Amino acid sequence: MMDEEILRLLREHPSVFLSGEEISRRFKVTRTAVWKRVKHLRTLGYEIEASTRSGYRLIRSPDVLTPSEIKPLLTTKWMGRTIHYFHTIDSTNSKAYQLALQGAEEGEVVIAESQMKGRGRLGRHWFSPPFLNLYLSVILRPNIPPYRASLITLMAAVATADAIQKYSGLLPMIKWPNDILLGGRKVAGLLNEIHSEMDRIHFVILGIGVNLNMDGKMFSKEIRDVATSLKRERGQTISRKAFLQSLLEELERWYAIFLQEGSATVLEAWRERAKIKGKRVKVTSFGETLSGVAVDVDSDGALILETKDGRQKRIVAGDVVYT
Ligand code: BT5
Repeated sequence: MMDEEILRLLREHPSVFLSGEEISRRFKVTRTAVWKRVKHLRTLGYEIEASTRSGYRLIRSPDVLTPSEIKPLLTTKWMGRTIHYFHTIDSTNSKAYQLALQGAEEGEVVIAESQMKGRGRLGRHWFSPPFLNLYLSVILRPNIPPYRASLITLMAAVATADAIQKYSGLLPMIKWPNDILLGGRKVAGLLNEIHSEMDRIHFVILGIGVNLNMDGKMFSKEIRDVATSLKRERGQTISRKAFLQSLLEELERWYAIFLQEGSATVLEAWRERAKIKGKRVKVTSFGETLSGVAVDVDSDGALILETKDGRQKRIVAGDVVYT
């Protein structure tokens, strides 16, 4: 707590030294205690100049996603205004789910620097090494029936793709239902979990993982050829803080569009990014694999597939491979 307060104070006075005496007076602690906190902050990557005569000055902050680093950058009205931050966690989705059950509000966000049990769909694993990427879960409480919850995934895919494009200038594609690709490789994945009654959603946990600064060799062997990161594609280290800021803005914007205008605008943007019409695909859904041509997604976000015999199938969940 005191670390955050000291940082806030130092940030408020970027170009001058703050004397140890003044800081110790403010927090009613000894000057030695202040010096200990400064030493600790240095171990976290904060570059703090210290002079016995003049005091302390913040030179540079590390690219960590703590609330005190993120909040000053935020331009959102409500998205991410409360951040639950963890150095390491099992899964941000699991934590957000618990918090939502305890009454956490719409827009509260769980962020972790690494996940021990990062989750994909159907119990799959999401590779989540520390301090390189983005792992976040947003609590949403939309007033929509459960059968429309897939649209939240589509909405979030559009928002994530927009954030990637705005931030990097690269052109991401969306692959139904929850992949964001760069150059045909997965750069981000979405995991949407709902808690609901038959006809009412209590909350949605929107989990987003974006690979930002992983180098090719850092990916595990299984995903090296199918996954990528923004750094790998752009050849430059990405500021995780700045990217997070841009992602939260896009999520707030697209969620508002979805709630105010319904699904049409979201689906239009989604179609533009997915270019799915007419693609030959193989879809695995509930243990069954179907081949055919993708016709479209319908107004609830389900995939419409035309099989060889000319019949159309409506698929609500599954994995798609382009063939
Ligand atoms: C997903 O599942 O793509 C959803 C991923 C959601 C991750 C976020 S991180 C924050 C939040 N908290 C969580 O616990 N999860 C969410 P799916 O479509 O099932 O894809 C999983 C597959 O993607 C794996 O089986 C791997 O093949 C591949 N994969 C695993 N880690 C990856 C990574 N870091 N980058 C790209 N591909 C990965």
